[in-house]
Amino acid sequence: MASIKIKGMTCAHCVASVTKALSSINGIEDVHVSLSENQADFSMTKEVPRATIKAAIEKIGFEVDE
Ligand code: 9UX
Repeated sequence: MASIKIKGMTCAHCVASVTKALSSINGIEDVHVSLSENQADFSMTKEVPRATIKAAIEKIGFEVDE
C-alpha cells in the first residue's frame, strides 16, 4: 500500500472527488480516502510518479501535504 497526505478535504463529497481522481490514474487501484486522517491509501499496479498523483489532486482543488 502507498499513501499520500492531502490538505483541504472537509466533507464526504471532497473525499468522493479525491477518490475518483486518484482511481482514474492508470496504475492506481484500491483507493481509500480518509477524511479524518487527511490521507489517501492506495495500491499501485505499476510505478506512478508522485508528481502525477500530486497534479491530479491539485487539479481538483486540494493540496498534497509534503
Ligand atoms: Mo467538500 Mo463542499 O468541499 O464544497 S466542503 S465538496
